[in-house]
Amino acid sequence: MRRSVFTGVLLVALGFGTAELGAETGNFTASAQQKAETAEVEIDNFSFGPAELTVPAGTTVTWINRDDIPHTVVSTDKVFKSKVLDTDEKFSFTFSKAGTYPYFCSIHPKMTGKIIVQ
Ligand SMILES: [Cu+2]
Repeated sequence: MRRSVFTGVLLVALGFGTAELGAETGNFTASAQQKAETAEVEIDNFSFGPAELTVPAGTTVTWINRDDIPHTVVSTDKVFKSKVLDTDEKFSFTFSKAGTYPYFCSIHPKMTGKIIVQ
């Protein structure tokens, strides 16, 4: 008698575990279908890498400063503008419209890059 009660509890516990796992799998599939595209540009040695990046519309681009001096990411057409990024700091912008978005570092204007959104 004691044993069968124990087995019942164990089965219920297992059942809940399986249900939770199923729910998580469902969420994961749903978010994957939304296709939240992301891309990264690394800033290092006074340059943007890659200097020219092509992404689909809706992509969130994140710039990361891997240099040991501060940089900024400023759109030539004033579409976006980061604050001064210290080492390992990030700036993100979501490109919802197709177009070509040139940008530069306002501290070192010779540093330039371009995001092409399709
Ligand atoms: Cu710079």
